[in-house]
Formats: sequence, structure tokens, C-alpha cells
Amino acid sequence: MFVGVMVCGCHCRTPFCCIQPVDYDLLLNPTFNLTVYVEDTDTTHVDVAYIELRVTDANDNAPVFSPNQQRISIFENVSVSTTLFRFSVSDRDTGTNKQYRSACEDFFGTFCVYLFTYLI
Ligand SMILES: [Ca+2]
Ligand SMILES: [Ca+2]
Repeated sequence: MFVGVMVCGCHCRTPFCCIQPVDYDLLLNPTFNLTVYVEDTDTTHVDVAYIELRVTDANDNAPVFSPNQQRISIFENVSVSTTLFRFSVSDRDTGTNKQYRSACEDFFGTFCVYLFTYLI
């Protein structure tokens, strides 16, 4: 599809710009095939360049807990290592941008989070 015309002189270095936001995480196919035409005043003098543009993922999404807040009650005599709660974490990014680590803040060290199962 021909989308615009740029007029410039000889030996110019025409800038190539992104004119709309691109979100890798919403793309089904992150590759774009562009065809660029150039011609001078004699319309038989033309050339074509083909550009394959691949969008790569940026770490632009934070991990999200589900649920992100929960109130639970436990008996005081609950056994050590009892699973008290489960939650999941997801991240819309991919690859290393989707990796995250967890930490649990408990001043007395009474409760902990098992990093890979997300159990408290
Ligand atoms: Ca991320
Ligand atoms: Ca992303």
C-alpha cells in the first residue's frame, strides 16, 4: 500500500519513522514487510527497497498478582509448612521480560513465600 510521498534532493538520508504506537504484546505477528519506492521526475526512473521490520519485546509491563489482596484467618495452632494461601503472578511481556522474583516481608520471619509455587 502506498502511503505517502516525500520530495527531497540528491543524496538525502530520508528518516524512517514510527507514526503509530506499537505494542509487541498485542501483535499476533511482530513482523512488518515494508516496500519503499523512489522515483525522480522521469517516472521510468524508479527503484524499490524491501524492508523487513521486526518488533521486539520491551519490558513495559509489570507483573500482576491475582488476587492482589486477600484477607485470611488461621488458627493459632496451624502446623508449620501448612499452605495458607495461593496466588498467581502473570506478566504480559515475553522471555526475560516476563521473569520476576518474589519476596515476602514479615519482620519476625514467621511466614514465607515459596518462590516458584507462590504459596504462603
Ligand atoms: Ca515485565
Ligand atoms: Ca512488552
